[in-house]
Amino acid sequence: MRVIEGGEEILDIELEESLLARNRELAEKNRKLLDEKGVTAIDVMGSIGSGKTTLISQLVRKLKGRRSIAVIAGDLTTTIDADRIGREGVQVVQVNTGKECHLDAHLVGKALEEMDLDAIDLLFIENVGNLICPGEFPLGAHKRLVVVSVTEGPYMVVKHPYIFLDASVAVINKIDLAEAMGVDPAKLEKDVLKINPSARVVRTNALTGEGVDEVIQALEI
Ligand SMILES: Nc1nc2c(ncn2[C@@H]2O[C@H](COP(=O)(O)OP(=O)(O)O)[C@@H](O)[C@H]2O)c(=O)[nH]1
Ligand SMILES: [Mg+2]
Repeated sequence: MRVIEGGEEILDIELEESLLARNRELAEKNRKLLDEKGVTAIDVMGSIGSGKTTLISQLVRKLKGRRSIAVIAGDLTTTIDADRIGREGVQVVQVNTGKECHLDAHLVGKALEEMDLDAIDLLFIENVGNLICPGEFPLGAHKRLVVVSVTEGPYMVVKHPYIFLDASVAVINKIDLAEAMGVDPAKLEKDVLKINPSARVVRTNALTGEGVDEVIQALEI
């Protein structure tokens, strides 16, 4: 079959490169601030509906007793996720990106200014639901967690390799629905490890909390 490869062709290469370089600078600035304040930050990425907010709520619930946690919730327009996580009793800042399909280091920097960083030691950043755009925009977080769910079908991982390259941990969520979906979580796990052999892969049911302790161990938080 004839395939047209568009990956290397960017219409305005200079503009794209300077944008990414500026983002990297700001990400380094965010990292420096987080390190100064002794805050570990986790960038949580994944498709719309993969279970990012549900997983973050579970992580907060399990860690609340021993860690001081805050959450940045990224979304295009609403505050639905921030409201959901806020019910867990932690500091939440909503960042609305408008039309952008990812958070960037500049927006996260602005959110950090709004937070009492002296009062926390762990920060979860829920990125905008997307498996492509957030990959190229580091935020200054120490670790990246990618959430995929079995309801996204059997080819989700192989079709979106780049997002897994920098991931410390990949979560395969909604394992309770694997059989109904006809998707084998072991195959998804194999696909992740083929792309990134150093990633830790954990299977979860974020609704019940199954596997969430393993996610905490894998993130070393
Ligand atoms: N059955 C099942 N549903 C889940 C699981 N995790 C999340 N959900 C549901 O999937 C939907 C999307 O979850 P949400 O956390 O909002 O996804 P997000 O868009 O990635 O933040 C919600 O209705 C959740 O209740 C799971 O492990 N199993
Ligand atoms: Mg969400």
